[in-house]
Amino acid sequence: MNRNEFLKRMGLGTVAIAAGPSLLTSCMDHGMEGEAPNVEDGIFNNPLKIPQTISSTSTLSAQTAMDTLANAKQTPVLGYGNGLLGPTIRAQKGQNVNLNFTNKLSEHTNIHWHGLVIPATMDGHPDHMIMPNNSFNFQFPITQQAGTNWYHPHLHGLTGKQVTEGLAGMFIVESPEEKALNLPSGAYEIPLIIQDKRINTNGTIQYNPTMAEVMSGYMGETILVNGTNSPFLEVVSRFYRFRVLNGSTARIYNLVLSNGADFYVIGSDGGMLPQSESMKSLLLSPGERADVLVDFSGAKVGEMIYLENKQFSGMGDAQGVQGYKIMSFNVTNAEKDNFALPTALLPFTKLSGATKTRPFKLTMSMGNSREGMHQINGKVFDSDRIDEIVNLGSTEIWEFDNTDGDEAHPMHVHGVHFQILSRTGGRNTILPQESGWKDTVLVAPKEKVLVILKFEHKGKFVVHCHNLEHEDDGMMLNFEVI
Ligand SMILES: [Cu+2]
Repeated sequence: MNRNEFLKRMGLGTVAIAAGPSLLTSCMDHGMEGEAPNVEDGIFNNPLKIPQTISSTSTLSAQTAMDTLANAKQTPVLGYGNGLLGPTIRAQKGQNVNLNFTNKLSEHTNIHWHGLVIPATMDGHPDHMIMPNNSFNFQFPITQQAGTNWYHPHLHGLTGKQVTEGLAGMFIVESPEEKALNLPSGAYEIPLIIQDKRINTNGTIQYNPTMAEVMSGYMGETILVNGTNSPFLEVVSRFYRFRVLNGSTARIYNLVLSNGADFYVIGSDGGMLPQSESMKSLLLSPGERADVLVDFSGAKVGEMIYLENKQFSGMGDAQGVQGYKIMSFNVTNAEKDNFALPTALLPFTKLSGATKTRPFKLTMSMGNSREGMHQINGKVFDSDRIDEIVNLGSTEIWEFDNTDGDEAHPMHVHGVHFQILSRTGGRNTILPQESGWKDTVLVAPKEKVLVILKFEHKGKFVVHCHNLEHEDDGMMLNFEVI
């Protein structure tokens, strides 16, 4: 459904038309579509917080904590530690994860391990709720390759709220093969969790999407990195590795460096790319990750290089409307490293031999209530309904079809990694950073994206839009691998 149809079904079409074009224009520009609040450039005087690292045999609690997000005001937030967000969990390929999780919140929660290919009972399906004051022991083996993953709650109707209030963290998988690449590590390997927030003058986080913002996605005027407002990171003039996560509910970023330097993208959602890709700009939608190297060796001591969002179009009316700075890299020392970009990363096998193509039509439609405007194959999420049945061990092509849509949908599949086969309509191309294993793919308005996947875990999983307002609105289906 397009916007005109939407207005008509809302009962606004006739009123607006009768009232003349100005009301119609006003509704479409301001009322029904939702707008992105203006982001004001900061002064980048807060040191970037680096989340603490814990091992994969550890304990974790979801809890309320005090943190300072803006205006130097302490405010209650949610987190898996002593502030917004949670620790970075590092696990080794081949290891068994054993994380004892306690819900210290006053509402139910759970954890989805986004990007980990693990049994359905451990994956954080919305059915799986952990009640207040209850614990759950997450145990699963890490069988996948090294890569940048993350964790966050996954409750139908509450994911956007809990992620916005602070529940998210990084989960990094390492392997001996990846270590052998000698990539920048330690102080030179930095996670960057980018999130936008709407922050009240008293410093608290606001999350109350209007109907229009459920359509466009809820966007904030403040961009935090690792929970830091207006952050800077002191760097030396050498190569760094940044694990970039778009942890926002809806905002898409088109990342560039202010000095025009390249990002050398070495990994995406599911691990390493077949080869590194040098890119001037990097489009990252909610849920997606980019593992990038940046070479500061040409920078002068004293220079400030900004990570910026560059204006973009084609992702719905509310996205990409302005450029702004996200954080600053302050070059403090000259230092020489002997690092050279590896010519080969990790072995990569192309999936083939799909036995079935499954269509997923992404649409917007008004029912009687505000619940469920966003649909897949004409359906709103129902936890008790199995929408698709897939055979264990089979390889399939899934077709995400947004040809009739006005909004961008980053589509995420649980329990599996996939490769992108084609994108037709819209941008009409597969981007270099999408050439490896993925678990989330941006399907822009007018696009149809085909991905190939092989199912290796039995059980009930979900496929959904990772615009969390769309997801909470019901843009999610169950599939069961049998
Ligand atoms: Cu969506």
